[in-house]
Amino acid sequence: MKNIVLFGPPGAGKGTQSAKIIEKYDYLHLSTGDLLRAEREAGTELGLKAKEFMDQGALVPDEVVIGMIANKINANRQVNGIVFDGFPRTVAQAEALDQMLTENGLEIAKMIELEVIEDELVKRLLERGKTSGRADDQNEAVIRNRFKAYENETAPVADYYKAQNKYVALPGMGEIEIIFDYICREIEAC
Ligand code: B4P
Repeated sequence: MKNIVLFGPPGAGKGTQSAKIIEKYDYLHLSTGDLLRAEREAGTELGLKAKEFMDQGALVPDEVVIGMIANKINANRQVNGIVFDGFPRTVAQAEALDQMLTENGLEIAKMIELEVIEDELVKRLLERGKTSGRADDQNEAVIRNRFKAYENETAPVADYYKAQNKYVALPGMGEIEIIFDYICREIEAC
C-alpha cells in the first residue's frame, strides 16, 4: 500500500491532481477539505463547528480533523494506496498521521509539493469561486488569510517530511497533464 501526501498552498492543484491519481492507480482519496464540506452540507455538529473556521480562511482545529481521518483509515485497510489531499496541514496533524499509520503497519511513502506563485493561486481561486459556491474562494481577503495560515501553520509540515527524506517539490504551474506526468514518475519511483 503506497501512501502519498499531496502538498501545497490553497489552489496549488492538490484536488485536481488527486482526482487523476485515484483514477489511474485506484487509490483512496482522502481530502479533509471535501470531508469537512460534506459534514457542513449534512449539517452535523462537526460541520457547523468547521464552518466558522473555513469561512474565515482559518484552519479547523487539529482534534476535529485528526478524528475524521482516523475513522477513514480504519475503515479502508484493503486499498492499493491513499492520497492525502490537504492533510496533514500542521505538524501536530503530521505526527498524529504517522502514529495512526504505524499502528496499522503502514507509512507515508512520499510527500509531493506542488509549487505555484501567489498571484497565480489568487487567480485560480477567484476563478473557481465564480462557480464553486465556496465562500472561501469568493473573497480576496479570505484567500489572503488562507495563505497566512498556510505560511504560519502548514509550510513547516514540509520540514517534517524532509527530515524523513520523503519530500519532493514539483512545478505546479502549466499544463495539468504535464504536472500529472511528473507526479506519476514520483509515485512509481517509490
Ligand atoms: P481545501 O479543500 O483543501 O482547499 P484548497 O487548498 O483550496 O484546495 P486545492 O489546493 O485542492 O484546490 P485545487 O488547487 O485543486 O481546504 C479548504 C479549507 O478547509 C481550508 O482553508 C481549511 O479551513 C479547511 N481544512 C481542510 N483541511 C484541513 C486540515 N487538514 N486542517 C485544518 N483545516 C483544514 O484547485 C484550485 C483551482 O485551480 C481549481 O479551480 C482548478 O481547476 C485550478 N487548477 C488546478 N491546477 C491548475 C493548473 N495546473 N493550471 C490552471 N489551473 C489549475
